[in-house]
Amino acid sequence: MCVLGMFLLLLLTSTTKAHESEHDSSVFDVTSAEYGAKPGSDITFALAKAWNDSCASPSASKVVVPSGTYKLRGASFRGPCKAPIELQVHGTLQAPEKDSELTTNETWVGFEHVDMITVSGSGTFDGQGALPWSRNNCSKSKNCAGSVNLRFSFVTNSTIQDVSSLNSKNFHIHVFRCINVTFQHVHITAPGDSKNTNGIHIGKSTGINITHTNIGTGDDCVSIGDGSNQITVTNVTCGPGHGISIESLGRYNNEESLAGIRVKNCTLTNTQNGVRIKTWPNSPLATTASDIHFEDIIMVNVGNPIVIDQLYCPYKKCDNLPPSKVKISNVSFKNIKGSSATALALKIVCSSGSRCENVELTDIDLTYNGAKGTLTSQCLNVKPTISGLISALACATSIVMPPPLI
Ligand SMILES: *[C@@H]1O[C@H](CO)[C@@H](O)[C@H](O)[C@H]1NC(C)=O
Ligand SMILES: *[C@@H]1O[C@H](CO)[C@@H](O)[C@H](O)[C@H]1NC(C)=O
Ligand SMILES: *[C@@H]1O[C@H](CO)[C@@H](O)[C@H](O)[C@H]1NC(C)=O
Ligand SMILES: *[C@@H]1O[C@H](CO)[C@@H](O)[C@H](O)[C@H]1NC(C)=O
Ligand SMILES: *[C@@H]1O[C@H](CO)[C@@H](O)[C@H](O)[C@H]1NC(C)=O
Ligand SMILES: *[C@@H]1O[C@H](CO)[C@@H](O)[C@H](O)[C@H]1NC(C)=O
Ligand SMILES: *[C@@H]1O[C@H](CO)[C@@H](O)[C@H](O)[C@H]1NC(C)=O
Ligand SMILES: *[C@@H]1O[C@H](CO)[C@@H](O)[C@H](O)[C@H]1NC(C)=O
Ligand SMILES: CC(=O)N[C@H]1CO[C@H](CO)[C@@H](O)[C@@H]1O
Repeated sequence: MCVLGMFLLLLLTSTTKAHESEHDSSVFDVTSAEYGAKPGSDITFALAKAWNDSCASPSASKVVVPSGTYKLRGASFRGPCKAPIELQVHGTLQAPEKDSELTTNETWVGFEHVDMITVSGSGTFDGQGALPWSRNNCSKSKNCAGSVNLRFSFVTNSTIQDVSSLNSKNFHIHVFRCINVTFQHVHITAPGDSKNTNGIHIGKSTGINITHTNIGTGDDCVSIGDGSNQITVTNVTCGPGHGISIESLGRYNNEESLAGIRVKNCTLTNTQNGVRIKTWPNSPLATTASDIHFEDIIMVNVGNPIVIDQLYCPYKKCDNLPPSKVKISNVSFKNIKGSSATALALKIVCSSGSRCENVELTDIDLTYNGAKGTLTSQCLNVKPTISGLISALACATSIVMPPPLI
């Protein structure tokens, strides 16, 4: 009975679907006669028009890009829309090689002020980034990098699933001022030596989940910036790349505090770093970074697997600058196993201006088989709670400096 019932249900659903794709006014297919896009051609205009119509639809609707390869010079998917909306991409969308050909600014495909959007399908957003990577000069200039593949700004209650982001010119996915957005089964790929190609960057956002996602890129797989809250990263694989990081806090004078970050059940393979919290010295504001937990992480040949670095300063000399005022507290590293590619497997370097409080190190089991020294760890301005660690990993060198005289 049950099997028969299910069969009938399936039959019914598939007939409904076939019917939908031909007549349903809730499907806006860019290749339909109305929009006229064809594989091999430029769909910039067709896609913008289909989005506008779908966005104006009074009931739930979707924009569909069927399989095939299309050129896209840019898209600004702006809301608010009248009802929930879906962008279903089955084909490959190709960015122009040069940003000067974009119709958009610093962004290839952007979503702004949209509530309840689903981005889905087995399709690929190909940023064709090779050109700007070769010219990247971000160490010298501020306005340096290329366009972001997928930018989400002021997007709420939304899901991005199944799609791939390939060879972005700059960050693959940039999330800013978003609330309640889930990324699942997303694939992000760029060569390990590509510049600034962060996988997913989150800034000033709340309730962002990244799950079952593979990221291999030339910069951080996931980077989480200031003002972020309730961020969960689970079942993510990272590598190549620079690891998963709470980013370079304390650099700008408009920064907000960050709290509630969970990174759980992730595997990092051959990455330059593992899990990190970084803050700059000379921070203009006394913000906080708290309630940050890294748990059940597997490291495979990872450089610097566990890092808190409050002396982060990649570009210029910072020796004489005042210590960071970002207060780090309630942080745990728990059940982290595998192999380190560097002898210094754990480094918790906190600010002499505001020591880290309530740092827990539990069940950390890392090995080092390289030629440059023996497995060790370093702690500065922190007294972590330690359990289940061999002595080489348990703050083998530990210094607490007096606070600076002011
Ligand atoms: C889509 O809507 C926006 C905003 O109303 C408008 O600026 C743009 O010209 C529209 N694009 C197309 C192709 O209809
Ligand atoms: C692009 O950005 C620059 C600098 O932020 C700005 O001056 C310019 O007006 C923007 N152009 C568009 C089309 O938004
Ligand atoms: C960086 O590269 C851009 C684009 O190639 C160029 O316009 C700019 O002058 C360069 N800046 C520096 C400081 O080299
Ligand atoms: C998001 O969904 C919640 C209910 O789940 C709703 O209360 C809220 O208003 C929605 N947010 C926006 C910006 O529409
Ligand atoms: C986010 O989701 C929570 C519950 O999941 C809901 O209460 C809240 O209204 C949502 N926020 C927004 C801005 O949509
Ligand atoms: C994200 O995951 C957390 C923990 O599993 C859950 O409580 C929360 O509702 C999820 N948020 C969204 C937007 O799905
Ligand atoms: C990771 O994925 C597996 C398999 O889908 C699931 O059983 C498990 O609960 C997930 N773990 C986390 C921490 O989300
Ligand atoms: C840190 O945790 C303690 C105890 O759980 C709590 O009382 C305190 O408010 C937390 N601090 C921050 C900044 O979250
Ligand atoms: C215990 C657990 O959650 N295991 C999952 C961790 O994530 C991998 C995928 O990255 C799954 O295969 C495991 O089942």
